[in-house]
Amino acid sequence: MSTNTDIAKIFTAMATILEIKDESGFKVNATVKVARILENLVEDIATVDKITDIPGVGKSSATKIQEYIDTGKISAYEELRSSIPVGLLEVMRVQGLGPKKVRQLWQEADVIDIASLRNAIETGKLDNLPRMGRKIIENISESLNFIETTGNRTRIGIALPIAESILCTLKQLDGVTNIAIAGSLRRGKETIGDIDILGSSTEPKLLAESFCALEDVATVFSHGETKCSVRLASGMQVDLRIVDVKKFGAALLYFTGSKEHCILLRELAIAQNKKLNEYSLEPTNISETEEEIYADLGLPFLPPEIREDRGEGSCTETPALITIENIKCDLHCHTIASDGKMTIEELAQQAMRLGYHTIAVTDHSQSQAQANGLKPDRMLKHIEAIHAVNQSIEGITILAGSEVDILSDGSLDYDDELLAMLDIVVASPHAALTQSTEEATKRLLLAIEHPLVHIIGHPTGRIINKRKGLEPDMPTLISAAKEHNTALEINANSYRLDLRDIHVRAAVEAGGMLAINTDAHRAEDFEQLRYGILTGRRGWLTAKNCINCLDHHALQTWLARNC
Ligand code: DGT
Ligand code: CA
Ligand code: CA
Ligand code: ZN
Repeated sequence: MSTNTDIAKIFTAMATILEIKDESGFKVNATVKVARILENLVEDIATVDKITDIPGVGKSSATKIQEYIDTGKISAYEELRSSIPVGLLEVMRVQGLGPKKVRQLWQEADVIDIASLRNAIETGKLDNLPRMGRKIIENISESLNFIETTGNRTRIGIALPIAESILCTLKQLDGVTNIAIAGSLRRGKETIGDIDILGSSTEPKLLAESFCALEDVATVFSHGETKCSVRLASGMQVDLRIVDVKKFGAALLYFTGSKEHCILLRELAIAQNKKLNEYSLEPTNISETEEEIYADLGLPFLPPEIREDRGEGSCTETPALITIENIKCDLHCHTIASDGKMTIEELAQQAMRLGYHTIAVTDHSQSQAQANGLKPDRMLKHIEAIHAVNQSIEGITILAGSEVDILSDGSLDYDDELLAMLDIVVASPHAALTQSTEEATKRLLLAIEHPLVHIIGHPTGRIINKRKGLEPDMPTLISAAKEHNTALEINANSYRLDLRDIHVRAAVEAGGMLAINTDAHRAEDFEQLRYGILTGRRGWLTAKNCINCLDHHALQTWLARNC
């Protein structure tokens, strides 16, 4: 599967670059199309006999795909990448900037990266450009502020696959005994400053050299025997520390952090007349595993996701945090009826592949016109179609649901009569996401209190690094959700992770129910689940507070609770 996704990403990037370069629309569309085909391909492309037999994949695309399968790269992509300033891809991340505007900024105002864009705005360089009104410049400036205040942090959905692929390469080197992800990435944070990797090897020189020579490395900042630091072409910084295998546990504990958690442990050690540093716990000289160090300090093993000095020091046993294996259903997914790519049958097949007992079809409601939201008459037919498929497929329950918009005043996008016909209602805010706290709280409260609503989908509507979303009064919402038995969603998509960790924690403490859904629009979106799980774990979520962990009967009971 990952080959498909990897090649699809390259094709998407090629299309973006072609667009920035104003190449023919035909070429761009064909490239985007191949990316989509690859994303939707069920079998691994590397196992396909004749790539040109796949509808929509022409000869030149097939050659590129074959090149990737054979060599792990596509030379046409390398060429394209070097034909524009690399920083322009970063500029594309600024909300409101598409390829056309980025090209204009590049060609007419010498913008080559975020810094030069900021500079161009501040020096008035953009003021007299055609098709670049005041309002547009203001919007760009605001988006830039947002990017700058959130820092140059990368979404975990990007950082984790990169780190895993590096790990996979380094693991195979001669002499490597241990290799692990540390830092914020191991703690499952939603954004990552830099990737930290910790390794032990009987041939540390080879490990360091191989790391600095990794294919994606653009700059080597430092190359030592115990510490190397590089920047990848994607812009991410990666640190590798190499330690004696006997000290691996102590080093892993230290470099996993958080800094605050390490301070907590050090203080605990001092109180016991011990000394903890990145090499060992003295005087017993324990250093091989994290477990031993925690045990010697009189603590249970603390999972990395809760190492934030938020009360974990008082744990008397390891909290039974939720795991991906606990998940038994997905209650928020889209089909081709709205903006998804799967049919009802395909969605059901995916759910069965994942071993779920239930899958909910929750296409968009009528106000989401750009997402092909369903008007009531179409929705009625859709319900029938879903029930028919449910009848025809054994071994899975397919719920006829909807992701119903919570309109700006808190009313829902379908009337109660239609809502009552649905097996499950996920109510989500999509528009009017700049409301005041007061308005947002009122709006979401109405949806939480609505007797036909089961789940509030991505409650704030934030998009990481792009959009703040609503800022409702969370304690109020959390206690209302508990009272009305409405679940609050952790949307597992790594762009969203909404509810966020701290709000999950508050909901868990209040005894409320959470949902972890992928909001899948295509088959590979189910792979986003792990980010939702990590966020749940950071919020100390256990299976008992998550509706996706209920067995079939318990879920049915929960869904019918208000009938
Ligand atoms: P990030 O990269 O900003 O997402 O966050 P982290 O937590 O990965 O931070 P990073 O990369 O600066 O350092 C990795 C870990 O190393 C950190 O979680 C704890 C440890 N560490 C690094 N520098 C210090 C330090 O100055 N003091 C202490 N106590 N620990 C440190
Ligand atoms: Ca880090
Ligand atoms: Ca670091
Ligand atoms: Zn959705």
